[in-house]
Amino acid sequence: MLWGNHDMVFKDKNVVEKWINRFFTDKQSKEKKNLFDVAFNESILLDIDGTDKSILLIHGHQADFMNYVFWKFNRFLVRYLWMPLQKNFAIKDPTSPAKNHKNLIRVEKKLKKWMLKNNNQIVIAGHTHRPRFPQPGELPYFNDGSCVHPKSIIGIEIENLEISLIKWESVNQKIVRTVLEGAVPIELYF
Ligand SMILES: [Mn+2]
Repeated sequence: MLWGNHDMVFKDKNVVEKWINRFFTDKQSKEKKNLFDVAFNESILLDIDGTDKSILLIHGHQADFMNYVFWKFNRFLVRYLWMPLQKNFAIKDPTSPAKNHKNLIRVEKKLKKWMLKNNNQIVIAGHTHRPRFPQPGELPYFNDGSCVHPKSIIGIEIENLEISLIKWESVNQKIVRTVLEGAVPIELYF
């Protein structure tokens, strides 16, 4: 599991342990291990077999100063200022890239600048809520957009070294998988 600005508390191993223990008693330790034997990290680097290339997975708030350095202060503002303001006066959080277009562009720009500097590092991120699926030859910045929607999930899948943007949704009580973009062989982004 990768943490982002909304769950940065999981940076702390003690917090993770405390949360997990809220849901499981000692007797359920096997169940706990099956369900929660996951590592909580800031990023994952997937090495691509037989190449010197890799795919970096991050939440994306690392390119967002207010949401990375001041995440605690921002969390406080979201809870006690922006959420009530949005509810009552339709005033949106100006530091959220999901709700503020200028901030979204700024975050994307910063990420892309970093990717260029780092030998066109392939990146998959979230945070901005804007899906991105580049064509081969473009800068390899992928974004799954806003993962959870009322009736669907949008995500990025990698299978047999091919990448695609997909939607899982419930249609007439059936779960349907739709490919929105791809599948494109990852090597076309090297
Ligand atoms: Mn975020």
